[in-house]
Amino acid sequence: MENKTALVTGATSGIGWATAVALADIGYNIIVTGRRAEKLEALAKILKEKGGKVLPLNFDVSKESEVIQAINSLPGEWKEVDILVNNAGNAHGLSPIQDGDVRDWEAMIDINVKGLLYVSKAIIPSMVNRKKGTIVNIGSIAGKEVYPNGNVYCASKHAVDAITNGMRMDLNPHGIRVIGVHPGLVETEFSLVRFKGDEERSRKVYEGFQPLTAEDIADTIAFAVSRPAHVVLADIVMLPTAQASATIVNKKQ
Ligand code: NDP
Ligand code: 8X3
Repeated sequence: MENKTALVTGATSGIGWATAVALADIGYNIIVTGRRAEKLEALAKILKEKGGKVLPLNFDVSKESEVIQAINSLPGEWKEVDILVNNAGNAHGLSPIQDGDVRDWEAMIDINVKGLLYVSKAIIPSMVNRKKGTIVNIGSIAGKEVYPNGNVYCASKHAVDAITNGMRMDLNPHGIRVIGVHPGLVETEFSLVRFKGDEERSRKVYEGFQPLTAEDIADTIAFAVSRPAHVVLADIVMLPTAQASATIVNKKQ
């Protein structure tokens, strides 16, 4: 994997952090991105201690000008991104549609959908020029099904699923692989963000069953991107064994 570069958005916690570690472990140089600079520095230190090359890039995916500036600022040896992992995203709130907070809706659409598009738009031209590259979009079981009160988060992840399938078609003539990864319940900071820092409510989401870990998802991403160049694992839905659908989870009472 000498001199291959991966860029992971939302690497400051959860699935993104674990993916950066997993890809470093199989030899990728890693560009780690997110808004929390101190977390990026902490991750960069860990990756460097493993002997890898790492570049922290601090930007907000929902701000198009920040995305363009950050990607344009990449030094020469980092400009050719082989693997883009579009992971940054979150749910904000869990309310019936009539009670939803418009600011929460905007955040989910701006980050999960527009942010993914801004980053992709900045990276894809170089992949098209080189006729190679792999894009991993992190969707969700919420992009395959809708659940009560999930309305706009589910819509944002359905959009990610549609964009992923559209990317695979449009980039097909250019030899670029596009992989959708759609996890079910994974214990990360996800629920803490959704419930605006309410630790007890967030903990309850993962009580009574064994959720997936960020490392479970990261291992799968590392496996998918390291398949031979003629193989694409196009659409991966990954659930904890206790979860049968977005709404059916076998919890011990
Ligand atoms: P975390 O909250 O642990 O991580 C979210 C990451 O996204 C953080 O690194 C955060 O970084 C980054 N992020 C959020 N907003 C922005 C922004 N505006 N600009 C840049 N980075 C941003 O959650 P997960 O690891 O669980 O979530 C990762 C992805 O997985 C998301 O797309 C989520 O929807 C998806 N997912 C999660 C599941 C779960 O159950 N946990 C299941 C299915 C899908 P920072 O705050 O530093 O900017
Ligand atoms: C995260 C999984 O079911 O909490 O996308 O929406 S879920």
